[in-house]
Amino acid sequence: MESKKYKGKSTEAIHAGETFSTGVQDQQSGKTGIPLLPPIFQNSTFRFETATECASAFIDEESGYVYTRWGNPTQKVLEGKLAVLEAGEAALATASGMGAISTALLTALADGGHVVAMETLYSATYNLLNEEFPRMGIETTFVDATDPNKVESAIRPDTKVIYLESPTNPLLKLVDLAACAEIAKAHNITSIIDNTFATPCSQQPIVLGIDVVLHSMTKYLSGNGAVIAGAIVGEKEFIVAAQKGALRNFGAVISPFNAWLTLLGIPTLPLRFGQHCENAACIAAFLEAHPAVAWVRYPGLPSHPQYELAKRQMNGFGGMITMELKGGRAAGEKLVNQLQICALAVSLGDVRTLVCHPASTTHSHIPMEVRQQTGITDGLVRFSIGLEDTEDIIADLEQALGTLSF
Ligand code: LCS
Repeated sequence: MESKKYKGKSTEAIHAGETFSTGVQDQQSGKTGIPLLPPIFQNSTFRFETATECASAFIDEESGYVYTRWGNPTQKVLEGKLAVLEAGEAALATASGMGAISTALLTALADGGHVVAMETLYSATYNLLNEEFPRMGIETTFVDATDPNKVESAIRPDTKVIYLESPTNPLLKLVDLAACAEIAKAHNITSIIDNTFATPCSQQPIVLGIDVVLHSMTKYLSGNGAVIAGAIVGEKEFIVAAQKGALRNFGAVISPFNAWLTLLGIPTLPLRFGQHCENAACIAAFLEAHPAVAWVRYPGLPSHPQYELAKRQMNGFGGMITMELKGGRAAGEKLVNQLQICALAVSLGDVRTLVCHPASTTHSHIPMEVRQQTGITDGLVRFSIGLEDTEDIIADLEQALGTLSF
């Protein structure tokens, strides 16, 4: 890992991993230059001067780039930055958040085995563990990981992975990361967490003892709503195994253009995240006081059941808010139809405020009994609070909530 050079997250987000300071030379004109912004290498393959050079790149991959599915300088800059931001030894950028999740799990489960996972997860992750992996003989036990004892009790002799999200999508439940990391270490199991909602600005799970951190960089890290991208951060040995194995062979490789667009987003992450947190705290307090709202979940509200853990574990409570309307599904549908500034859209972490109805969209593939058991009710509405002025977001919410009867 690049040694810890900077005191603050913003300097890190701007400067870490940017390795093109030696510059480039145009062989035609002989001119040299040092690009301030990391350049984009939008090429699929690399040419060699001699057969010997080409052959040696196959023997020793560190000696040169060969083919973009194996690695590309634009990807490498991004990966260097990600490793520093998450305090990991190394990182891998992937084609999507799901690309990161599947690549990391396929690496940790290369010899098969059993997974203990949080019961409420992003729906595609749940589907991967519940539908795809069983076909390969990999079973998962889903537990309420807000209680670390339940995680430990579900461990079997063949358990290879503890898989977590914190805060979870969409219920914003928290997991005590240090406690779960300790359990994983005691049983020699790989602990993996999807840190998409918190971002490295709020929590660095590796510092708390977690082995592998995943991101959907589609969200806060890129922040621009322009890319689908993912990341894996962990020990070098794990990252190299993932890169040479599941990533290369299953092929969830990030394109240089998406890596570059993500590189454009990351420098403003700390600034954006701070404002997302500030705006969300203000909107959460507004919603909690509104008579049409049954309850609000936001880790920064004292009413959150794990508020004490949130204060201890998170440095900023994020931009996601979940609430239940008194009028149930009909009220939820009416609300999203009435909103004008808040866009009805899946995804999150965008500069724009997004609103969605998990039961009919992101979590619709999860069986109804599982949704009800785990609290994803029909009246649940999820907000990804953006960076608009809070007066405008509140005015939009006020007019839309005002149309509801309760
Ligand atoms: N992890 C979390 C926590 C997510 O919320 C998502 C996507 C993913 C992983 C997958 O990332 P992707 O492959 O899309 O980059 N979450 C979405 C959501 O809540 N609405 O639409 C997508």
